[in-house]
Amino acid sequence: MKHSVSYPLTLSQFQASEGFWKDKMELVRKEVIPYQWDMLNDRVEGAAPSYCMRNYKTAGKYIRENKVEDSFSNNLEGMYRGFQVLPKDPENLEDTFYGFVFQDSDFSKWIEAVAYSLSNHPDAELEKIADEAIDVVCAAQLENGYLDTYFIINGMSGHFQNLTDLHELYCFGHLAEGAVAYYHATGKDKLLKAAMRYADYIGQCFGPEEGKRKGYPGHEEAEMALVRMYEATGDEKYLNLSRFFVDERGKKPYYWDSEPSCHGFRFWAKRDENDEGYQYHQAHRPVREQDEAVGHAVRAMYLYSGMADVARLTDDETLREACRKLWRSTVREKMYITGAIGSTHVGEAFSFPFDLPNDTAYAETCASVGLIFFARRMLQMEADSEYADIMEKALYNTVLGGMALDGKSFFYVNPLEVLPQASRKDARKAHVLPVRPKWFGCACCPPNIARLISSLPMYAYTENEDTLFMHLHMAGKVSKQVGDKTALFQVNSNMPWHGKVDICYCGRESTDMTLAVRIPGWCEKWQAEGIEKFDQRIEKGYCYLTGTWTEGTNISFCFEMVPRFYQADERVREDIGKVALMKGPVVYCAEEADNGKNLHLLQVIPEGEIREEWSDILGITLPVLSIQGERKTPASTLNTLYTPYEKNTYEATEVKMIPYFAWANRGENEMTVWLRQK
Ligand code: FUB
Ligand code: ZN
Repeated sequence: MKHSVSYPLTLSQFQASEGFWKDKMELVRKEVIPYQWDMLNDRVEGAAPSYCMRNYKTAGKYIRENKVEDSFSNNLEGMYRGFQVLPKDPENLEDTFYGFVFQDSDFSKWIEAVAYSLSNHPDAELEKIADEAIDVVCAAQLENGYLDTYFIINGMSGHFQNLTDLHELYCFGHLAEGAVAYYHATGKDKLLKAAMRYADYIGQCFGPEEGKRKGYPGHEEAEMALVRMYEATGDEKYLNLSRFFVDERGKKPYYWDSEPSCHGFRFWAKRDENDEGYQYHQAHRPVREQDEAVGHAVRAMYLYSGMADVARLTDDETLREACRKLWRSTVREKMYITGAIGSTHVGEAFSFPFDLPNDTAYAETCASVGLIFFARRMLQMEADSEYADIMEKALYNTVLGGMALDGKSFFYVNPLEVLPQASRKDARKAHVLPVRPKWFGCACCPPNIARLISSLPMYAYTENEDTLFMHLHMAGKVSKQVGDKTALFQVNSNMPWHGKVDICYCGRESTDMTLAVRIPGWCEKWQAEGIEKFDQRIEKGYCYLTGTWTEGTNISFCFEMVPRFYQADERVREDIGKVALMKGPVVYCAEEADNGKNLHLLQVIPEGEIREEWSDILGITLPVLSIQGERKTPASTLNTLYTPYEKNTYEATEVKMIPYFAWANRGENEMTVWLRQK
């Protein structure tokens, strides 16, 4: 039996209303996208250059001048630092490839964000810039469809020889996602055709047919992208190729072992000595036999998202069950309260269950973006609010925290506790930055935030034939086709600060349909008004309202949203005896800017009163929570490392907590999410 599935809205079905998310989407449109375009063209002083558009231009030139070599020239000697190809003399750039092997993906994620932004807000000038950029990218494509500047510039004999490490299929995936989005936004198919030609070339090289290679991506992404291509074009060969990549992964003998220069991060994040295969790449065993989230966290999320897509489209129960297990492993054993995942910087990877250190957390922004991709795809297969709860948590905390309030600097790593001195002086914490840099040599995260936020309606709502699912209560006007009628809802909400959601049916035509509204997991009490005339059913965290919707029908939900303390499972060693504060989906943190130095001396009284007031951080007004606490007073014997025990004394203090996503917007300072509990 086919499962009942739902699909994301297209962006033309949603128009954001004033409020929290519209502000963020506008920030991405006005600040982040232009800023990133400057970055891609190396025009931001003081920021690590991207070289991205430069590489495309160089590759295009190689093609025009017939300079593309067959043999891999590897003229990179002496310039390879930390996997990044850097110019010998930055003042005097040669016509060669610079940056990470996956530098092309910076453009692809940017164009994807541009596409969503154009759908939300047409902008002829931006579209012109994007069209010109697409011309540059397409000019770098080889006759046979191949399009990856690293090999076009360095020599083609190396291409597809090291799928494990060299990211070609990852870059292809991002290109395809950007191309599909741009096609949907503008109707222009130049980039889509280029991506299709590239996909066709990949399909000639890899596949189940005899004579084709049995490889699969070292960094997953193509799986999801091929599904999007299939959904955009209806051409099954793309779905088949995606399924092939999913099915082939982890089969023994490992395809990658046949690759001459395969490195493969075999020893990173290995689980035990009997099982060291390719866990870092989630290829240690066939995907249907995997039940624990392991290895590089972004790779894992992209794979699981692709698996969920394939499971949905092919109605594959074993694959669906594997997705469920991997989901549970991720969110029930390996996720921070902020929706961050991948707790070790060694391999940017998952650690063992419940190993969630706060001050050495890696918690890459992209991993939480990927978790949101995975959650939405699980939701599409089964409307269970657990998926939406996590989607919301990752979004409001780690993903938003990945970007400064002004959209001009970004975090890659998202710790839950920071001591600036430790970041500078302790090599184990060197990856934990106390302030957001303007950009990164490896700039995967900022454009991922941009593409996610500008396409947020596609996560906030999904639909099937007769049901509109409201997952994130995002304020705006939502339309839905029901047979030959158009349903139209105006949703007013002030999430994440208030739990009241007003929904007005404002379509001229009456429609018979179901509205399924998520009851958030953080909400203990809720009530609804105006729903009497509908058939009502609560299932897996959704309130289904079925009936005839007529113009002027007003309903409202009131989800109680009170600040609440949380504790972690006792297996999380670092959080024992500590509490974290949340209001609705928003995690709070204490910063030195409000509470002085030495946050570790604070303890809080969870039963105490909580005061809420609105306060400005970098010109943005946010609800700040003040909780009752105490600060340890100095011991009587000072300047002695250890002294005989004496009863600790504390003085009462108020601890001011701000939304975690707003931390590090007031310069370098200490921060902590978890506080000791009195
Ligand atoms: O390898 C490509 C991207 O760079 C990954 O997704 C990130 O984790 C970063 O390593
Ligand atoms: Zn990233």
